[in-house]
Amino acid sequence: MNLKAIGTIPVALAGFGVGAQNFVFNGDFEPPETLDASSPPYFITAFSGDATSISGWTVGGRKGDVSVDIVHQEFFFEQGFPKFFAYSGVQMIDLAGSPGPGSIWQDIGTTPGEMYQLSFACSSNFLGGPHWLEVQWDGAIVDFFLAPEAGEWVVRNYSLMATGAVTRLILGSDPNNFSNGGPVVDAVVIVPEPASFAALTLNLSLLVFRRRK
Ligand SMILES: [Ca+2]
Repeated sequence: MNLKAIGTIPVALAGFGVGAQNFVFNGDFEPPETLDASSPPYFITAFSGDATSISGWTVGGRKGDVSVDIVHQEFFFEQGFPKFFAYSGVQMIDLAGSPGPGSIWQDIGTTPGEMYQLSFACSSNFLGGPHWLEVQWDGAIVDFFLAPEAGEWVVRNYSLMATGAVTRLILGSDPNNFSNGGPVVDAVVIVPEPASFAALTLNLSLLVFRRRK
């Protein structure tokens, strides 16, 4: 495995990336604007290999993936979950479409050896939830966790190293989730890790190294 640093950083550090350019295109999933809050359907299903329905993203980054759903929050109002808003804007992605399992991926332009901060908001479809969510970075699974249940959002943060000029990010449901409901994601952000934080990490590493001598 060519991944040098894997881990979740405390939420308190999430503010480090504020103001930096987001390397993720359409991390908010607001395009496409084909969903209309005034009338159904409030979600559309995008199947593996679809590289156009979700601007910037391709559906199905893993073997066995079937589909994801692009969901307008109005859908949940109709289903009796009036408190289940998108985390940002009005749309989000259900990573187990109709049906799952499913994933979305995007290739990010990166600098080898540089550290990046990945963050995204996650929740679950109310169908059979809460649901498991898988995160892949540069071909490796860096997290597999139970997302919050419907109506609750949590922001996950990761500090990750790039090994190539292009790094693939994949967000997916449990590969065994064949239902119509999965983990839901919104507000995906990747920013370069500030040099100050990288230096802090380096210093901590040196400290550990010295203690082991
Ligand atoms: Ca959104």
